[in-house]
Order: sequence, then C-alpha cells, then structure tokens
Amino acid sequence: MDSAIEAVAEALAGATSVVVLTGAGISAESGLRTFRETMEGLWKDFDPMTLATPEAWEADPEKVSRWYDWRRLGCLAADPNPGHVALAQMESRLNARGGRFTLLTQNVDRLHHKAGSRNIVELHGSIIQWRCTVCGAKTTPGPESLPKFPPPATCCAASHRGLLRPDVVWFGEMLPEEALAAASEAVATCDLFLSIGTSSIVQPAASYILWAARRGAETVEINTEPTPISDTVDWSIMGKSGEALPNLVRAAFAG
Ligand code: BV8
Repeated sequence: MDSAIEAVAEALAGATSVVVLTGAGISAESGLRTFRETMEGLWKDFDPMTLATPEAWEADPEKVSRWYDWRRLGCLAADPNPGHVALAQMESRLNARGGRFTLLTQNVDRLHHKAGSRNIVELHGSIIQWRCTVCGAKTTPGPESLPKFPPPATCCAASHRGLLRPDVVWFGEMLPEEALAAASEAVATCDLFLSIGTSSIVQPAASYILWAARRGAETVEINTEPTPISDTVDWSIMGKSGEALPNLVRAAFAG
C-alpha cells in the first residue's frame, strides 16, 4: 500500500471534521472532460474560459446556451465513478461515528448527488438546473436537448420575456451566499482537508485549503499531476481519484 495512502488513512481514521474539495478531475473517470482540457467536436475551437462569463452570455446567448445544453446532456448521461462512490462511503462512515463531513464541489455535474453524497456544497452551482434571467425562477430541463436557443423562460410570469440560463456561477459572478457561508464554516472547523481533482487555480475555492492549513488542519491533495498547492500540503498523492479514494476508504475504515 502506498505509504502516503496509509498515512492519510490514519489521519482520516482519527479525524472528527473532514472537508473535501473536488474539481473536474474527479469526474474525468466518468467520461466528462475536465474544465481546462481542450474541448471536442463542434466546441473544439472554443476556450471554456471565454464562454463561462456573463459577457459571453450577453454577447451571444444562443451560442452559450447551446454549449451549456451540450454539456448538460453529457452530465445527465454520465454515471458516478468509484471516486464519487468512495466519498459517499467516507461521509457515511464518518457520520456513523459522530464525525462531520462536508463536500465542497466546484463541479456542476451533480455526480456527487448521484453517488449518494449528502452534505454537498455546490460552490459553482449546477448545470442540471436552469433559471429565469428576470425572476430567477428555477427549472430542471428534461433529458432531451432544449427545443430553442436561447431558451425562453417557462416560469409563470413568462410575459416578462426572461430567458433560461444555466444555474452556474460564471467567472466574474459572486458565489451563492449560502455556499460561501457553508464553506467558510466547514473550513473554519475542520481537522482534515482533502483537495481532489482540481488544478487549484479558481478562486475563492483554491484558497480554502490554505485557510484550513493556517488553522492547523492536516491537508491532502489527490491529483494526476502537480498543482500550485502540491508543495504546500502535508500529503500529495499522485494518482487517479477513482483508484486512490477507494483504497483510502478501505484502509481508513477497514472492517
Ligand atoms: C468570484 C461554473 C467575486 C461554470 C466555474 C482572486 C484572485 C484571482 C482571480 C480571482 C480572485 N477572485 C476572483 C477571481 C476571478 C475568478 C478566478 O478565480 N479566475 C481564475 C481563472 C484565476 N473567480 C471568479 O470569478 C469567481 N467569482 O470570486 O466573485 C470576484 C469576481 C471577480 C473578481 C474578483 C472577485 C467565480 C469562479 C467560478 C467560475 N465557474 N464553473 C462552468 O462550469 O461552465 S469554474 C470552473 O473551473 C469549473 O467549475 C471547474 O470545476 C473549475 C475549476 O477547475 P477544475 O475543477 O480545477 O478543473 P481543471 O480542468 O482546471 O483541473 C482538473 C484537475 O483534475 C487537473 O489538475 C488534473 O490534473 C486533475 N485530474 C484529471 N483527471 C484526474 C485528475 N485528478 C485526479 N484523478 C483524475 N482521474
């Protein structure tokens, strides 16, 4: 067994309050491209960073809503992988012994929900849910492609001619108040923080592990490549989360 996995398993076995931050990497083994990988197909010439902004929406709501609907259908068709399932098991085992577990995710694919995780904080919203640009009414479109782009709002006051936009946080937009509050409270009280499958670039999510470390929490990173935090964490586990997490949960909660 990898010595880092053994050490982290020991820390996990003794932890009372655990925070996990996930990024697009944890969904890679479910077949979803990570946020910064090159896009494919008709989107291969686009940079996600230039589409995931309010300015892109204002400039071309048809293009942006088509991109998001294409990604939404991919997320709906995807299944959780062993990494997602292991985190749901970690939460159950910690809760069963009176411990706390908070899952902060940057992902908008809702695969953690499908895997059975419960205490999930969606820092960047969800692509599965869309909302009216005028009144904010939320709706969850079905498994087929949206019929029209940009999609007209379907809420009761549709006479105000709102459009439906994905209920995600774009670059330049504030994170949801309740998500920020939940994340801050969890980071302020955790004794172990694991960062999994994220390039640790996007703020404020990338700062949470640093705040936890400053408070004395032990810190872990699981990633397939080094990131800006790899040299600062207590344990850096290089590997696929779909393999490392099941091994970690087995070692920490054996029996
Ligand atoms: C805000 C939803 C107030 C949309 C997303 C402070 C300093 C500098 C800049 C800023 C700052 N504060 C705010 C900013 C600006 C900006 C920002 O952070 N910019 C970055 C580029 C520097 N932040 C914001 O605008 C945030 N708002 O703070 O409001 C404000 C605003 C303006 C100015 C000041 C203050 C809002 C950010 C939210 C943006 N929305 N998503 C959508 O999905 O379309 S972020 C987007 O990136 C996704 O959510 C994604 O999850 C997220 C982070 O990317 P990652 O998840 O890390 O994915 P990535 O592809 O990068 O990396 C994948 C990793 O997985 C890799 O490391 C890879 O090695 C690894 N991996 C791959 N396979 C595996 C694996 N690991 C393990 N196992 C595997 N199998």
